[in-house]
Amino acid sequence: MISGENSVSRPVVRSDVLLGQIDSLASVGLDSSGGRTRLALSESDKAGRDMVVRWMEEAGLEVRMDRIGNLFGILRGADGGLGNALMIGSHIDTVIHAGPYDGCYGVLSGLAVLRAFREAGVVPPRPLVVAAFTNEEGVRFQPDMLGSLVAVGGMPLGEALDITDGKGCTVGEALAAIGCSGGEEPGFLLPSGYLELHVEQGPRLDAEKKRIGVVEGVQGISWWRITIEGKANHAGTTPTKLRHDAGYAAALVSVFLRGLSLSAGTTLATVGTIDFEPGAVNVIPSKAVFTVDLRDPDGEKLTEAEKRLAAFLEKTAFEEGVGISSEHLVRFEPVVFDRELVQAVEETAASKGLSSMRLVSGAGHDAQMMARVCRTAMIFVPSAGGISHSPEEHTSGEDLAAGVEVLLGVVLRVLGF
Ligand code: HGY
Ligand code: MN
Ligand code: MN
Ligand code: MN
Repeated sequence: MISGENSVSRPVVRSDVLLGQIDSLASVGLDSSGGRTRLALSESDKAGRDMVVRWMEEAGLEVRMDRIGNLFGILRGADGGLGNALMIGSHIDTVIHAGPYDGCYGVLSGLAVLRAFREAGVVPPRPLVVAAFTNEEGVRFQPDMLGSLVAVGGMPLGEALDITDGKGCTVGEALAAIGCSGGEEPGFLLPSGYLELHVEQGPRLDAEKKRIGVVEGVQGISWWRITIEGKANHAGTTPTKLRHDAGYAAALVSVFLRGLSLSAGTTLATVGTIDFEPGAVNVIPSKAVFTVDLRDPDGEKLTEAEKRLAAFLEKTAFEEGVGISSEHLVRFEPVVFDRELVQAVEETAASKGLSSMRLVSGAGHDAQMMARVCRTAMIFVPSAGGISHSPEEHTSGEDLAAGVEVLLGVVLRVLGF
């Protein structure tokens, strides 16, 4: 809370309301894992969206949605226009069995900051906007960060609307099914500054006992879908030498990727999904389809990892007598955030007596897209044990409140208060 210097005209965040809204949103899409699953453009995503829209309206914001389903709550500035906006954004869609804070904390903190201006009766000199971008997670539809990518012109709307999920449903059909095909053209509201508050989702702040992460950028991301076509055969009669085992070839790739990341140092590699056909205990898999997630803060090293993967796939196809094809789903370059905004985050944390450290984000964020079009920075708060994309994701109420105070402090500083 801003105490002492607080006067009626200074916005004050009510963190109790924020924490209550985080808990309420976290209860949408609860599943048997103890986490929640609100995949992009699903019914549960819609339920979460409805909740956030209601809170935006209750806060007296103007609510707009674009044709890819990006949601905006707007507090007009003194000039009444939409130009030169300062935007605070993130996402409310989740991965499978997600924690309560990934994305939601940033959207609801942005809403809390705009509500603080409204309640203090302070008209900002520029428009303030809170944004919830569509499909940041990329679990149901790839690529991830789809809504912000389209908003910044990184993908034509038509191409995005034609993307299909694993059941052949397009983004356009899914948007229509939940009534979220908004009326605004993507990019109708591009800010001149963008801030994103997020849980770190990694172990560094927690390990180093720092309260605030001053995020200098986001590492590069490269996603692949790999299909291996082997030969089904009897598990009990086929000698090993005669096998063309798609399952074994997939396992070789997975082991290779672990070796690649261990030898390359900063490169991370993950096989997050894998399916075998026909999928029977006594049939040698004829087909394996799996995804690869490669990350590296250095774009050239990410490219090097992609090349080494391609070479290994070729070698494995020859040695195992299988066919291997790969589809490149995502390639987002590392981004470096705006130096002055990063400095403002660091100095604001210090002014509130909060310890901080600079770091590069391991996770992707909508800020990675917004950095293409405007001055952008992120603020992290610690993730207990570095855990995220898991029901065990946890951040203390004190850290959540500290983060939103830093966010408000940076907003006031950028606006010249
Ligand atoms: O994959 C990511 O880092 C992001 O959460 N979509
Ligand atoms: Mn996130
Ligand atoms: Mn995430
Ligand atoms: Mn993310």
